[in-house]
Amino acid sequence: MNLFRQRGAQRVREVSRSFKRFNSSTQTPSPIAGPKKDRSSFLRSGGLFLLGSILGAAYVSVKVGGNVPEFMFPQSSTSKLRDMLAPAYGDAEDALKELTDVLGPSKVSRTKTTLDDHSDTFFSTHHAEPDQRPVAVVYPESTEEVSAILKVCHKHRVPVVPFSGGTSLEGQFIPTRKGICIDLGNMNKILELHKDDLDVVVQPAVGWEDLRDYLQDYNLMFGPDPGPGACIGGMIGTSCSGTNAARYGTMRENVVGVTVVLADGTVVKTKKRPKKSSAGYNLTGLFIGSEGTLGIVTEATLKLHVKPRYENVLVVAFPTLVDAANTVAEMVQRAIPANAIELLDDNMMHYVNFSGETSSKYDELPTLMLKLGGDSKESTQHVTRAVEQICKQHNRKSFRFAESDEEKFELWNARKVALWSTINYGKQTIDEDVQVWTTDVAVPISRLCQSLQETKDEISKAGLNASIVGHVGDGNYHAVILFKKDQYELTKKLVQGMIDRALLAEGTVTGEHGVGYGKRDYLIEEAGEDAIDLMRKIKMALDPNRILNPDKIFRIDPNDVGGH
Ligand SMILES: Cc1cc2nc3c(=O)[nH]c(=O)nc-3n(C[C@H](O)[C@H](O)[C@H](O)COP(=O)(O)OP(=O)(O)OC[C@H]3O[C@@H](n4cnc5c(N)ncnc54)[C@H](O)[C@@H]3O)c2cc1C
Ligand SMILES: *[C@@H]1O[C@H](CO)[C@@H](O)[C@H](O)[C@H]1NC(C)=O
Ligand SMILES: *[C@@H]1O[C@H](CO)[C@@H](O)[C@H](O)[C@H]1NC(C)=O
Ligand SMILES: CC(=O)N[C@H]1CO[C@H](CO)[C@@H](O)[C@@H]1O
Repeated sequence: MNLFRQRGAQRVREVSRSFKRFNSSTQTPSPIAGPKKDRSSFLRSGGLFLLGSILGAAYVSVKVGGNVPEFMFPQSSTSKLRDMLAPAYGDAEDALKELTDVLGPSKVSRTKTTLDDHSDTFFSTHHAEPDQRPVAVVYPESTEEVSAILKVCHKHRVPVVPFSGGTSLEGQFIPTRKGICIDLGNMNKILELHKDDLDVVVQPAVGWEDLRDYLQDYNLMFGPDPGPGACIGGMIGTSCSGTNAARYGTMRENVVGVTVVLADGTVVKTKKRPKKSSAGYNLTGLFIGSEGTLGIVTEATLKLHVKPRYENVLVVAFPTLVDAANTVAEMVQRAIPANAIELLDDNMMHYVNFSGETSSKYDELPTLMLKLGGDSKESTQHVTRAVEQICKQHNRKSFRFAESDEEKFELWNARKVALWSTINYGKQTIDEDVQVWTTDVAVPISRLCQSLQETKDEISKAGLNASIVGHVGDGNYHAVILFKKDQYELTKKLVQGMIDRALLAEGTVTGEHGVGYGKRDYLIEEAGEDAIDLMRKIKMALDPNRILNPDKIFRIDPNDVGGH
């Protein structure tokens, strides 16, 4: 358990491994089989290579002829999957030889543990097949080195997956094709703090927790707070958020500009530091939420906020979810400024209690955790009293303050490790081999209560155990479903139901975890074919060889008929 309270990126891998060790004797293949097997045996047979060589030759000859294959730049504004040819990748070993020369052997690793750690985690919803491993992990130390790596991979047409903290949950870094993993871990420096301008320039492997600790001395803060161990590069990748988003926004609102290396090694800086600019396209937004499919971020300028001078942390238990949700709705309608509003259902409170993460025990009822703050004691008290009043009107069962800084930290940490506590509970009380499916949706706030209650009811009707937690100030909630291996299909159906409900309520299929490998089909339901075809067009324009994190967000290969 102590592991949960440590800090730093290494912890993620250790926690994941600790869960794995638990059931290592009875590993079974991951539930997401798919067409990949066929493809890889095809690959092994050398078929694809042959096809690749022919295509490559054809490509070069048309290119020399002053044209490019029709399917790459069709006479249309979008790229349809059915109009495309399968990508033809080269031999990663060839690229690796060259990379080892460029970087030096000390920045290349091929150990089994390293390859495993860069392919999957226990708590990811989607798992890599045993043969889905990079051929090597490389550790660049500068933008120039990232650019050099991409030049080599572009030339050899070898897939590349960028990797920062490894905490993403939708299979974002599964190496679906044999290629190179770029771990940015050595690029972890805070480069410049401009405290008067409220911005900071960082490298991609700076963790949000390290940044938080660093900014403490300046009384400043950075908004987004996703999973423990997550780093800025990956956070830009998934456009994450966390408990602070209702007040401070998601990554999209908090990144001023990025330096990004494109697929062919070109380096682009999207914006300088001013917060406003009408100078041409805003390319920054293109890379936020692109999950490593368009470029590799090697530097980012981030917006900072002044920390509220006073902040109360409240824990309020309600007899029902409806009461808790109505409290939130009323706060939003009355524009009561909260710095964070988190909802934990009765199951989650039980798991928190059970986990021993907090020194106090809490009522095992639907609970709101709130951060209320201001720049004076009076204004903070004023807001707190108003919230107390609203909670009372909505039948609150208990209302308590976190007294000390330690208790505040502990409470928020308990919320942050909710996923791990849920898994731990499942392993100890349900089945040693219990699996977990974490999923998130967001809906307009007025639709939150019904959507969430129905999801909870469906899960318990199906006889599964789950916790529901939400960044409810944004209408965003998560279900963390525990299931045994033979309940995979059932769980998938429950997730589908939750997503359908969110879409019906004019919501989104993911509020903050991103699409990755797992939500590709759901994204089509949300955005529609044409919007996906437009994304694919952008992808093909920036990365014509389709080497950057292939198969994520949407399909890039007409032969890829794999499900979630
Ligand atoms: C316990 C737990 C709690 C969590 N809670 C939250 C939460 O409250 N809110 C939330 O939003 N998320 C949450 N998450 C999910 C996760 O923390 C976020 O998705 C986070 O943004 C991932 O960052 P990372 O550094 O771990 O990225 P990684 O997993 O390393 O990568 C994520 C994606 O970005 C790409 N990428 C990585 N580095 C770069 C780069 N330099 N340039 C371009 N692309 C890159 C990768 O290829 C991948 O597609 C939680 C996860 C866990 C395990
Ligand atoms: C550009 O886009 C990013 C990401 O959406 C945003 O944070 C930033 O404010 C935008 N910049 C300008 C100058 O509009
Ligand atoms: C799991 O959920 C079922 C159905 O809701 C319930 O009957 C059972 O008690 C729960 N088990 C545990 C260990 O929480
Ligand atoms: C209020 C409440 O139900 N607290 C429980 C929290 O968890 C501990 C340990 O599992 C229980 O003993 C308490 O009853």
